[in-house]
Amino acid sequence: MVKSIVLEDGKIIQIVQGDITKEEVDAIVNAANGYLRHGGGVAGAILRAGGKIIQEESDRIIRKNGPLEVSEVAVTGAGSLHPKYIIHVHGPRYGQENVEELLYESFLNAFKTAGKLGVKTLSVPAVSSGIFGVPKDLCARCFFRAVEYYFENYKDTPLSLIRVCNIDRATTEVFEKVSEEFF
Ligand code: AR6
Repeated sequence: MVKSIVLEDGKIIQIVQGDITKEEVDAIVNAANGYLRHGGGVAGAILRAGGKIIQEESDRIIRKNGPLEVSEVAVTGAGSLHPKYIIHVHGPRYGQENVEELLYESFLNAFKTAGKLGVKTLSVPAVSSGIFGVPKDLCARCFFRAVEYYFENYKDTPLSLIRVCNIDRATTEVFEKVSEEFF
């Protein structure tokens, strides 16, 4: 089941339960660490499904630019997956200072990067809410706040669809509920 929210200007936000590696969108967001070492969680799933080229491209970025700061993004190809790009974002860990602002910035930076790349359709997991321990409802508020801000302030963006895609029912239900506070 997909929950769709259509904004006044036709932009669409969708909440779906599923495997993000199967998403047929222009780009997906990965919940990464600062070294882009894609071990577990959604990062591990993306690497297993898309192939080791994603890790190789990530390693090249780190060798060239050094590690990512929290809320910073890096872009690679998506290996054998359908999307053209993976937008890796280094989300904050729960317990660190300003976690809420940093997670909001993480989502916003991912959207800004997608727009600059000409991405029309984007799928995003609940960054920081797994191994990094951020409560799901806090994560959902950061996500929808960033979506709201982005669509209000970037009217010319090519992005027309943002899907939040999580593998588990519980996370999906939290996002469905929190979306009602916003739209
Ligand atoms: N499709 C969609 N959502 C998924 C999938 C999938 N295949 N697999 C997991 N999720 P996490 P984090 C959901 O832990 O907290 C890695 O080791 C999952 O249910 O992946 O930002 C990185 O390399 C949860 O809701 O990300 C970092 O070191 C969400 O994805 C670290 O974990 C995010 O959980 C990042 O931890």
